[in-house]
Amino acid sequence: MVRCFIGLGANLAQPITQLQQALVAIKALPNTKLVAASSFYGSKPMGPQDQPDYVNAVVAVDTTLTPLDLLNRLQQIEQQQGRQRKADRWGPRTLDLDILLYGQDILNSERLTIPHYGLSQREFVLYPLAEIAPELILPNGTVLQDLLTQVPKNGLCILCNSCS
Ligand code: ROI
Repeated sequence: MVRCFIGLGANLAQPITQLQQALVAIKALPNTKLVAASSFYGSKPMGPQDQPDYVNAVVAVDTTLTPLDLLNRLQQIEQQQGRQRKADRWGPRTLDLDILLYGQDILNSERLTIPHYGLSQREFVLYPLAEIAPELILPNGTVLQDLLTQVPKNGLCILCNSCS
């Protein structure tokens, strides 16, 4: 079993519902056990600002799927939930599922870069990740808590009933 962290993001078509459905789908993955899920966070769009705010979360799973098997499964879930792959890399999306970490593995292939290339800079990844894995150390030896001190929250907040 390998402990993996997956980032979830959505900013179209009822993003909270998108993330809830994605959680159900991830729970149902074969050879995989969901071990933790962060709160849902509201975040400002990174990239073009003329798109809705995002909802982001991070989950931890233990899996015996290979990184590529896991990627294929996650892309299947994205597709099931209406994701259209567009040329516009930075545009809005109904659901984005990113493998952030796969154990302590470092992988650089055409389809997969692990750790995820944006992990160390993105507040909407780092804070939810720290909520479920506060002691985490990245494969390159970086201490997660040290990154938090360098990356401001930029308006990131845990979604609650009073902010919908
Ligand atoms: N911005 C935020 N806040 N959250 C995301 O999940 C997200 N995903 C993206 C881009 C367009 C980079 N911006 C994002 O793919």
